[in-house]
Order: sequence, then C-alpha cells, then structure tokens
Amino acid sequence: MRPDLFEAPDYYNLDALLTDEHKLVRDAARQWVKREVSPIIEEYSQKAKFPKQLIKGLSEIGAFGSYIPLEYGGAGLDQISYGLIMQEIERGDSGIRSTASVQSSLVMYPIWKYGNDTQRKKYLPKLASGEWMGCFGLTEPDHGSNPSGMVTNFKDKGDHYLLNGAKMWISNAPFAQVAVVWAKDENERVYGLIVERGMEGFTTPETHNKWSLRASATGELIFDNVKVPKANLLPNKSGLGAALGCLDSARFGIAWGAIGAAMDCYDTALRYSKERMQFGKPIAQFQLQQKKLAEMITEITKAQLLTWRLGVLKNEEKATSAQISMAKRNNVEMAINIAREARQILGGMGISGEYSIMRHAMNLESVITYEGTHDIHLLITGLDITGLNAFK
Ligand code: TGC
Ligand code: FAD
Repeated sequence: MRPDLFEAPDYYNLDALLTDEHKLVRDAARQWVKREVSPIIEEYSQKAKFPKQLIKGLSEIGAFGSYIPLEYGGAGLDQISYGLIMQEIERGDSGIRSTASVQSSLVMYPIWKYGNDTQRKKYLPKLASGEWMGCFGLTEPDHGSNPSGMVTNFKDKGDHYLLNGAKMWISNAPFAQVAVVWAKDENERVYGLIVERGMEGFTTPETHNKWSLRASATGELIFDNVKVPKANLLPNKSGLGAALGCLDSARFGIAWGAIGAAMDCYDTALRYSKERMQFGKPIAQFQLQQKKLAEMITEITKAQLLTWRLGVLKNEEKATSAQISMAKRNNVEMAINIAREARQILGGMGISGEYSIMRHAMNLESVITYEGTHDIHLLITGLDITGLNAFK
C-alpha cells in the first residue's frame, strides 16, 4: 500500500465548532491511525486477520470506553470526542472501528449502564485497557432485524442460570474473553448476561469467507447448557429496550465512523485526479470528474454538520433513537456512494490494494447492514414521523 498522505477535508470550517479537547483527541487518533493502521491494514485485510497488536494503541487513544467515567478506567470524554475517535479509526478501516465500537458501546456501555458496581469494577477497567476484549450477542440465525423473536434462553436453576441457544455474525467473538449476551428468561423477558470464555459449553467458532470487514474477526456464540453464575446477570435494565439502548450508542459512533471512510475515499480520489494525466490534462480538469468530486465534498460536509449537531444533542442527553437512526442511515449510504464514485475516478487502480478505496467500499457493505439495515432505519424514521408502525 502507498504511503498515507491523508489530509482531512473541512470545507465549512467545522473545526471552529470543536473545543481544544476535541481537536486534541481527534488529532491523536489521526496520527495513531497514520502511524499504526495505514501501513499494515491492507495486508491484514487481504489475509482476513484481525491485527491484535493494535489493541494496546486503541486503548491508549481512548477508543475503549471513550465516554465511560475515569473511575472505571474509561477516558471520561464527551460524545463528540467519542464520535471523532470513531471517525478517525474508520478513516483507517471500518473493521478496526467495529472492534472499538463493540468494546465501547456494546460491551462497556451495558455493563456501565445496566450492571451493578461489582460488575463495573470487575470488568470495565480490564476492558478499557484492552486486557480483556468483549463481544455483543444479539443476532441469531433466524432473528436478525427482529431480535424480539430471539430463542436463546436461560432457566433459573437455583444457584446459577442455564443458558442455551446460538448467536451469529458476532464481531470480536473469536477472541473475546467476555460476551454480553441477550437471552429470554422463563417469562420471555429479555436480559443481558455476561458470559466468560472458559465457561463449560460456551464456544465461539469463527466465520470465514467474508468479502467485507476482513480485518475484523466475526464468529458465532454457541451456548450448550452453559452454567452462568447469577452474579453475571445485568440487573438494572431488562426488556428488548435494554439491548436496543446499546445500539443507539454504537449507531451514533458508526454515523461518525462512516464520515471517516468517506473522507479517505474523497481525499484519495482528489489527489489521484490531480496527478493522473489523460488526453494531455489532469483528469481533475474534466467536468465529469469535477462533478463527482464536488458532489462528494458536498455530501461529506452535510454529513459532518448533521453528525456534529447530533453530538451536541447527545451531550445534552436529548438525541432520540430516531435521530440517531437517520444519521447512521444517511452517513453510511453517503460513504458507500462516495467509495463507489471514488473507485471509478481511479479507473483500474481503484480496484487495487495499493489504494484504500476498494477495501472501504467492501467494508461499508457490512456497515450498511449491521446495527440495523438501511431499510430498518428508514422504517424507524417512517414510524417517528407518521406514528404508524411498519414492523407490526
Ligand atoms: P419495539 O417494540 O419497537 O421496541 C421494543 C422496546 O425497545 C424500545 N426501543 C428502544 N430503546 C432504546 N433504543 C432504541 N433504539 C430503541 N428502539 C426501541 C421500545 O421503546 C420498546 O420498549 P418497551 O419498554 O415499550 O418494551 O421493537 P420491535 O420488536 O418492533 O423492533 C423494532 C426494530 C425493528 C426497530 C428493532 O428491533 C431494530 O432496531 N432492529 C434492528 C436490529 C439490529 O440493529 N441489530 C443489531 C445487532 S448488533 C450489531 O449489528 C453489531 S455490529 C457491531 C460492529 O461490528 O460495529
Ligand atoms: P435480515 O433481518 O434477514 O434482513 C434481510 C433483508 O430484509 C434486509 O435487507 C432487511 O432490511 C430486510 N427486512 C427485514 N425486515 C424488514 C421489514 N420489516 N421491512 C422491510 N425490509 C425488511 N450482530 C450482533 O448481534 N453482534 C455483532 O457484533 C454483529 N456484528 C456483525 C458483523 C458483521 C460483519 C455483520 C455482517 C453483521 C453483524 N451483526 C452483528 C448482525 C447484524 O446486526 C445483522 O446482520 C443485521 O441486523 C441484519 O440481520 P440479518 O442479517 O438477519 O438480515
């Protein structure tokens, strides 16, 4: 892969809306991605391997538990800082951002919000440092968009719970020490349970042959009469809303992350188009290529402003789930469209691993599906504005 020459586009001077702390956090993440991710990511992605050596650095830039309080080992930052960190990591690779989103929003967040203090103290510092990695099990083979139908279940056996079922498409599963698993009790009520690697009957087979998110490890979670200590049930919130509450936090991070992937594709295409000569001119001089580039920067700028405003609302605890859905849906589609257009600007070179564009394009095919598909988020907006539920 070529040297990373990335220069972040900021057409509407969004930097003026950021605090010094935001810029400090963002720039540290940006430098780290240039130094540690860009030089190796193509090779790991081609080999479909998660680069485990990045875990320590991810922790150091505050990517694990960005907004979790310092007393639990988190970085104690605000939501915009969290978003900016996700943006910078996904500028490098969506799969690495996935690892960080899952750790922060889908594992640390539920333990922090729904767990008791013993659970917080036991798990959060180790997850923040990356000593333990976590995964989040909601999706099942027969229940993806409709997690309310889940069949994974646990029974009260007096001194422990007995857990049975299976989850699939689980990011980080093959190496995670800790899994936050959503399952129904005997009354069909959904609870989160902390399952640890090594518990008898718990296995995590890896999912192979992915054409997307190849540098992220994906797997199944299989529970065959797993005895889970009662102390591992998250006591402070139950019902499907508890699981979906974690998704709000992760979807918020993805809305920012997708901007990072789009910025990288735009920046690469802009630079290439000014250097690549055809018909005696740089291709950037042709109107058709300028149209592509001008539309890209317009869409990136709109997404940056949407997401910044969402961050302000999130900091004020006023962001609604539907607002988060709109940003996730808009920004991922924006990024995937930009990746496709940028790939064309590079002509044949667009499909080469020498540049990041094709990898981003392939990664974004997962990002547009996970954490609620593009269609599901549209229906969430539809429900919000009409009051009429297309899911029921
Ligand atoms: P519905 O009846 O609407 O809701 C059930 C309860 O949940 C509440 N609720 C929410 N709470 C917090 N945040 C949200 N976003 C919420 N959405 C709904 C709701 O108020 C209700 O509460 P209560 O108290 O009345 O019981 O549920 P439904 O069964 O009709 O489903 C609605 C639907 C389709 C929108 C939802 O289930 C959904 O979002 N489906 C998509 C599934 C999904 O996003 N799965 C993601 C799996 S995790 C993942 O992909 C990780 S990828 C990680 C990575 O690598 O980055
Ligand atoms: P389905 O729900 O079967 O949907 C198939 C199609 O039908 C979609 O286009 C969908 O939009 C459409 N559809 C479904 N219902 C409706 C409707 N009511 N109206 C209109 N259209 C509809 N899950 C986790 O729990 N944890 C993870 O860590 C995780 N990581 C993932 C990593 C990767 C790489 C991938 C690909 C997925 C991951 N997922 C994870 C699973 C992901 O959340 C699901 O794939 C996603 O929610 C969609 O579920 P599904 O694949 O079963 O598709």
